[in-house]
Amino acid sequence: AAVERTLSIIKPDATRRNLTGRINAKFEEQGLRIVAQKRIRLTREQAEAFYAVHRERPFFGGLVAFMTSGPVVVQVLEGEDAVARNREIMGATDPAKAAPGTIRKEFAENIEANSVHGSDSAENAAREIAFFFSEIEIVG
Ligand code: YYY
Ligand code: MG
Repeated sequence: AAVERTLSIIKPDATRRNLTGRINAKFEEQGLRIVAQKRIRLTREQAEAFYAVHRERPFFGGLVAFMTSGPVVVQVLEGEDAVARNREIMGATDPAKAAPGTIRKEFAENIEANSVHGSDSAENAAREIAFFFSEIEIVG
């Protein structure tokens, strides 16, 4: 399978509970390499732009408020089928529906405070990686 990169975000509910190491261990144990990583506080403008595809959804306002409520860790994960593999490691959006052993099953608080973001396609991964990182910040 092809080596890919995907964009991951450890969300404010997880940074608040000091879970970044346990979440990163899940990625590393399951074959993904963290090839770029930084801890930042999203501005409202950044959060709105990042989630622009969801602008008309009823949860958009809450999502932006939540994503700007504390620090996040943005990261680039690299590995075979990284986009799909990361989605598997994360689990379903709603933690009540997430499979055992997934990050969201183990750590998420609810469908909004669900601990991690992961790109959902190779095209979106490229766009989302470029949103946060320049090429020289990514070291494979
Ligand atoms: O890609 P993923 O994060 O699993 O879900 P999306 O459908 O792209 O939604 C993005 C984000 O929005 C989700 O992680 C939490 C939030 N959200 C919500 O608060 N309530 C919903 N009913 C659906 C999504
Ligand atoms: Mg999504």
